[in-house]
Amino acid sequence: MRSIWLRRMAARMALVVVLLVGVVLPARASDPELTTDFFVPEGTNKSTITGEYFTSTILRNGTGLASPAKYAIKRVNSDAFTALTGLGISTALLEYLPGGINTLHTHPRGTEMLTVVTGELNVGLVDSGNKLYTNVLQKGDIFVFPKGLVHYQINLSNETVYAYAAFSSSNPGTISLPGNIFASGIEDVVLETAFKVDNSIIDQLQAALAV
Ligand SMILES: *[C@@H]1O[C@H](CO)[C@@H](O)[C@H](O)[C@H]1NC(C)=O
Ligand SMILES: *[C@@H]1O[C@H](CO)[C@@H](O)[C@H](O)[C@H]1NC(C)=O
Ligand SMILES: *[C@@H]1O[C@H](CO)[C@@H](O)[C@H](O)[C@H]1NC(C)=O
Ligand SMILES: CC(=O)N[C@H]1CO[C@H](CO)[C@@H](O)[C@@H]1O
Repeated sequence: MRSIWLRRMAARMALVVVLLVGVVLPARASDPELTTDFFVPEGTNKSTITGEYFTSTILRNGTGLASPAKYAIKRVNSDAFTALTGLGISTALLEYLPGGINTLHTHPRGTEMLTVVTGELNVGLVDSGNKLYTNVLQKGDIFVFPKGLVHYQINLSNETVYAYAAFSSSNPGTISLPGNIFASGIEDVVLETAFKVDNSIIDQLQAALAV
């Protein structure tokens, strides 16, 4: 009896570990080293490049936050701004109305440094030992989310908050935890075992996150 119980426990632990490794630990990818002054897209004649190439106007219109959303992000990474390719840097503008939340996620390829421009913002991050670190940031404060660690931000104030993120990658990537787990088609039995709940709860979470 005991050995069956132990084997079940071991199987359960193994699944949890597999899930956590897949979700929480970062991929160790970083931007490739450039061996030229800057990246030139294939098929582009370098002598036709002007100052426009090194300029992004993406943030002129803000984040594009549209009701009823209370949170929006506009990313300026190498997908949107080619000149960043290989430079190990990118940015984003974030806007949070009162109650706006940037929910649980991680950036597999970059550390994030968040600077609050207006308002007051609650932030949190969790390390690989499941320790939670939180703070309340004021205008001008800077918070760093180390590469790969799960984090979130929430505006618990009654004012709109704007913040800029800087990333140590030209394309840090974003893994949304709820979607990664419940909208990816992972076998129900794996989720039931990992979360120690029955199938109806898993179904509910999958339905809520279905796109
Ligand atoms: C690149 O552009 C320059 C200036 O327009 C032109 O003189 C040159 O021939 C072009 N090179 C190629 C490989 O097309
Ligand atoms: C900003 O918005 C205006 C009006 O919707 C649009 O014409 C313009 O292309 C946008 N600019 C950028 C840089 O997205
Ligand atoms: C937010 O709350 C503070 C203190 O309760 C109040 O003084 C301020 O007017 C409020 N601001 C807005 C935009 O409602
Ligand atoms: C003023 C306001 O909208 N406050 C909200 C801040 O965020 C919390 C959590 O979402 C809401 O409960 C408050 O109503």
